[in-house]
Amino acid sequence: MIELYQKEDCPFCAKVRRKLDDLQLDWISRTSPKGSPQREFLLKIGGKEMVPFLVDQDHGTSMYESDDIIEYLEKTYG
Ligand SMILES: N[C@@H](CCC(=O)N[C@@H](CS)C(=O)NCC(=O)O)C(=O)O
Repeated sequence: MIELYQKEDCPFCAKVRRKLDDLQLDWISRTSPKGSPQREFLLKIGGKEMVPFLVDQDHGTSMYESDDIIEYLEKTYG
């Protein structure tokens, strides 16, 4: 399962959402506005308070950086 820690108003997150939709992947949105419990969890698992952050449990992969995420999705699922 793919999880995306993200915010609706984040342009970097929007790029990643577009790629997930283009590839017709099922994914879960972990909406993580500042100050939210989800944001605390993101810091714990990723080490930074930055979105987007992708977790791909099926491949044991997680990463920040929208361009890296898009490249990963294309390579893995494209
Ligand atoms: N280079 C990063 C930039 C990501 C970025 O700047 N995200 C902003 C939101 S648009 C962020 O996480 N800001 C800190 C915060 O919201 O706490 C990428 O392309 O993913």
